[in-house]
Amino acid sequence: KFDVITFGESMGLFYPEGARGIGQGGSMAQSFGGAESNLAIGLARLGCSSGWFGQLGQDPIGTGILKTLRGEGVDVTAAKQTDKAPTGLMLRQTVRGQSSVYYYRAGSAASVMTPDDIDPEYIGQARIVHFTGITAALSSSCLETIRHVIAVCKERGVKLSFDPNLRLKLWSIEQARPVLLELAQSCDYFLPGYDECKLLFETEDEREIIRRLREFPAMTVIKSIGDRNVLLNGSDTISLPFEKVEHVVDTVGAGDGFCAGFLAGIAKGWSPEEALSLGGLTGSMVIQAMGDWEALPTWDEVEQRRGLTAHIER
Ligand code: KDG
Repeated sequence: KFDVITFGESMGLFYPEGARGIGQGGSMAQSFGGAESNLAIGLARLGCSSGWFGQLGQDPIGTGILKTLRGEGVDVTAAKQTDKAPTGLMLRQTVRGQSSVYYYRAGSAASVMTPDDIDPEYIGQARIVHFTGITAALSSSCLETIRHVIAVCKERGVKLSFDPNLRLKLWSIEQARPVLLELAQSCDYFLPGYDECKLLFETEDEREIIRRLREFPAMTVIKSIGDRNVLLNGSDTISLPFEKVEHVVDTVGAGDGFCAGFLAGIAKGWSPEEALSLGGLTGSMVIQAMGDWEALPTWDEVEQRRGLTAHIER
């Protein structure tokens, strides 16, 4: 059994070294990213058993991603490499504190994934399957793949977790809204950010957003309403302030870090409040260093911090 299995697109990531922007000469550093593989790494570091699958190119970037995931303790036995399409790439720059991403992923190996690539036996080994709206945006066959995974999970009693991860560089809000709302109906844990909720429900009114979210069957966490994370569970509301971070270095990956902590708490059988608290802590630790997943904390690091953080009980 795996605590969490997740699937999606992981891509090579290149960013200028030093304070330069892209296209201004100098050298680029290489890493990789992908919301779902970030989450899988986060969970493994927290001592949970996690699996990631997806399709990568039969190329050095794809092979490097798999090696790193293996090294982090993520199960990748269901991941595939193909010579029919390349691993997607992204470039990122941070200029005056503002980070921008440029995708080179149209036609990537991940985007040609189909429901036939799904192994129901593998999925059936998960307690929770986590997916994101990024995969839904990649292609119609990727969206079909998500719908198929949802059906397999329902059949096999596997819980579903969903982060809409709205990426407006991949699709417009008009394209995304009906799809993301449909997928949110099927999940047990719905993990949107507050800014995404405003776009999904076309309102800035917090009470209206909360009212709409309560119509979903899921336990829902709204990440980042002002300085808090808010959990809606039936008619219960739990609201916890953020961990204070003195020096924010790079906010990319904070949402994935939150989801990793939250799902780790759920997988450990903690109460929703404790899981929310752990998510808040792990999300806050990710933004204190560079990289999409590099700064995800290990369980030892969490324990050290929890010693300093009064409101986490366990
Ligand atoms: O959540 C962080 C991600 O944005 C990043 O790792 C890359 O999956 C990614 C994407 O599609 O932007």
